[in-house]
Amino acid sequence: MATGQLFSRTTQALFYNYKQLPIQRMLDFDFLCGRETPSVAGIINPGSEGFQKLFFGQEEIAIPVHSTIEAACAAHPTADVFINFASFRSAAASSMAALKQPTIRVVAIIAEGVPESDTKQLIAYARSNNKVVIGPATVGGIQAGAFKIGDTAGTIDNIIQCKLYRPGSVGFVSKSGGMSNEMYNTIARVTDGIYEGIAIGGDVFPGSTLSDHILRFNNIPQVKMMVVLGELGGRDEYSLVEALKQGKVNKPVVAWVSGTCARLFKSEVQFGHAGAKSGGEMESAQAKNQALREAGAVVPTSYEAFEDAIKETFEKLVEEGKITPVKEVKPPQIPEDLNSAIKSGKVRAPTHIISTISDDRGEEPCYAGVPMSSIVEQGYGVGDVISLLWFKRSLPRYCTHFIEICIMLCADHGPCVSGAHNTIVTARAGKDLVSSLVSGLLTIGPRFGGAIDDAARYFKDAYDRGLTPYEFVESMKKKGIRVPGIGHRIKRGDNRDKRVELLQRFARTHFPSVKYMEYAVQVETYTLSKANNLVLNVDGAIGSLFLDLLAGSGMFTKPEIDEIVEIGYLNGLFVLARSIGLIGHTFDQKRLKQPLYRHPWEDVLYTK
Ligand code: Q5B
Repeated sequence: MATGQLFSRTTQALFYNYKQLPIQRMLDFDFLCGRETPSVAGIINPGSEGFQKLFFGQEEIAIPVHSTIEAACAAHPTADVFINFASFRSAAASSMAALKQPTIRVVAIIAEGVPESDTKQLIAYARSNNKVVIGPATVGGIQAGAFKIGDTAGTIDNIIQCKLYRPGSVGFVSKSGGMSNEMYNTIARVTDGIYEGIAIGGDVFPGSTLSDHILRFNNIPQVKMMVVLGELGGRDEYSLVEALKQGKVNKPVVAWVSGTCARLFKSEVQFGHAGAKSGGEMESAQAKNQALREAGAVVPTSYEAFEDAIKETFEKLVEEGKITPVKEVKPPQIPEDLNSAIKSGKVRAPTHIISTISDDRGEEPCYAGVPMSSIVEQGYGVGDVISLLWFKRSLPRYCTHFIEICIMLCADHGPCVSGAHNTIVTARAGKDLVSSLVSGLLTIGPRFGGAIDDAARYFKDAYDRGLTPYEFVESMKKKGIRVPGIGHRIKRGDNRDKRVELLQRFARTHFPSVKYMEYAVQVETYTLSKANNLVLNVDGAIGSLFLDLLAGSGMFTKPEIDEIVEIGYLNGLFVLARSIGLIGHTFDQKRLKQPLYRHPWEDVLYTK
C-alpha cells in the first residue's frame, strides 16, 4: 500500500450503522478545518432509508440514509472511505461487501473481536485489490485539517488542544487508539503537530501494519518525520525494522514499543489488546525497541523520554531547515449543542409542552406521582388509574368502583348501534384494527353515547338554579334542544334500560348523596308523560350520577367541579368503554372472514 495520501480535504466517507455522535464529531471536525463539504456523504443503516439531520457548523444538513452498501456506493460514487461501525458479529461481512465495491478504497473497521480468520480474508482481498484496511479494533485515524474517522482524537476541545484542525509535519502510527489520543497531545506540545495519525488497532492481525503506514508516510512530502508507538506481542515492528535496514525509509523515525513492564510479571501477561501479550523473547517490548534502535530509529530509554526524543528530532529538522514550522491559525468556534449548554447551565430554553399527569423519566413511570410498582403491588384497578390520569388524584374505592361499572356497562351494546355498525362495515372493507376502531368511535356524539357531558351540564344548571323538571324540560323545548340523557331508540317506560337501573342501585347504596340523579329521575317522569321512549338513558344516568360523585365525595372543590363539567371529561367514559366493544367487533368480523359490506337496495328509499 506504499503509495502516499489516503485522505484529503475533499475526502468523503460512507458511514455504516447510524451512530449519531461519531458522525457529528466528524462533521464538527470538518467545520473546524474549514472544509466546504461534509466528510460524511451518506449513512448505511441496514433496512432503513431516508435522511438524518445533523449539524454542519451552525447549519443543519440532511445526510442521505441508504439501506444497502451497494445503494450507498451507487448514490455517492466519489465517497471512497467506508467507516464501519458494525458490531463484531457483522463487521467482517459488511467490510468485505464494501471492499468489493469499486468506489471504495479505504475501509476502517472499528469493532473489536472480529474473528481472526475473517480478518485474514479481508487483508488478503484488500492487498490483492490495492485497497487499505484500517483496524479492526481501532478508533481510526486522522489527517489533520482534512479528514477524521469517527471518534478519533476525542472531543473537539482535545482536537483544538492537539492542533489537529491544521496540518503539521509529523506522521504518526500506533497500535492503540487510546494511546494515539495521548500521543496527539504529546506531539502537539513538542512539534508543529500531526500531518496524519493512524491507529492500526490492537488485534493480532491488523488490516494494515505499522510499516505499511510508515512507508506510506515516507512518500508524503508534507510528512517530515515519523513517530511510531508499538506494543509488546506480535512481530509487526520487525517489518518496520526490515524496512529501515533496507533503506526504504529516509525520514527520521522516533519509535517506542510499550509493555517493557511485562518482564516484572512472573507469568505471561495479556494486556488490553488481543495482540498485546508477551510471547517469546522476540515479541517483548525490550527486544523490539532494541531492534528498532539498531535499525536506525530514534528509540528512547523509556516512555517518559519519548516526548524529549520527538522534540529533539523535530528541533534538529527545524535547525537543518528541513521543517519550517507551520503558522498558527485560529480555528472557528463550533456552536455548542443546546443540550450540553443547558446541562452546563450556560443557557436556558423554554419548553414546548407542559404535562402534569404522568412522568416516565425516573426508574419507573408514575401516574400523578404514584409509581407503577405501587399501582401493581397495591392492587389498583382501572378505576384508580382513570382517577389518577384524568382527575390527578386517588378517589375513594366506591368512586373508582363506580367508574369501573360505567366502563363495563358501556363496553358494548350489540352490533346494531351506530358505533358498532361503522366498525363492522370498516372491518369488512378490509381495514386494520385502528381504522375500524376509530370509524366506530367517530360516531360518538350528541345523539349516540356522547351526551354524558351535556346531560351533566344541563342537569347541573337546572338543579342548581332550582328549576322544576317541568320548567327545565319546557325551557329546553322552547330553545329547540332535546334534553341530553333522555330518550332512547329501543328503551321504553315499560322496558327500562337495565344498565340505568344497575347504576342507580349502586349509587343509592354507596354514594353519600344522589340529589342530581333523583332530579334526573323526576325529569324522566315528566318526559315519560309526553312519550314512552323518553326514558333516562345510560348517558343521562352516568351524567347525573357523576355530578353526585363529584359533589358528594368531598374530593373536589366547587370550581374544580365546574371545570370538569365545563371541559367535558365524562364522554371519555363512554369513549373508553365502547373502544373495548368496537375492538371486539373488529376481531369478530375478521375471525368470521366477513366479506365487503354492501347495503341492500331494498333498504333504501330511492326518490326524486
Ligand atoms: N324527543 C336518543 O331519539 C335519541 C328527546 C325528545 C325531549 C329528548 C333522542 C335524543 C338526547 C341525546 C341522548 C344518548 C336520538 C342516547 C346512547 C347509547 C346507547 C345507544 C343504543 C348504546 C332517540 C321523537 C320525539 C320528537 C322529539 C322527542 C326525543 N328525544 N324530546 N328530549 N331527549 N336524546 N343520546 O328515538 O314532538 O315527535 O317532534 O336525541 O341522550 O346513545 O343502545 O342504541 O349503549 O349504544 O330517534 O344506549 O332521544 O326519537 O328523534 O324520532 O324523536 O321525541 O323531539 O318529538 P329517537 P326522535 P316530536 S343513549
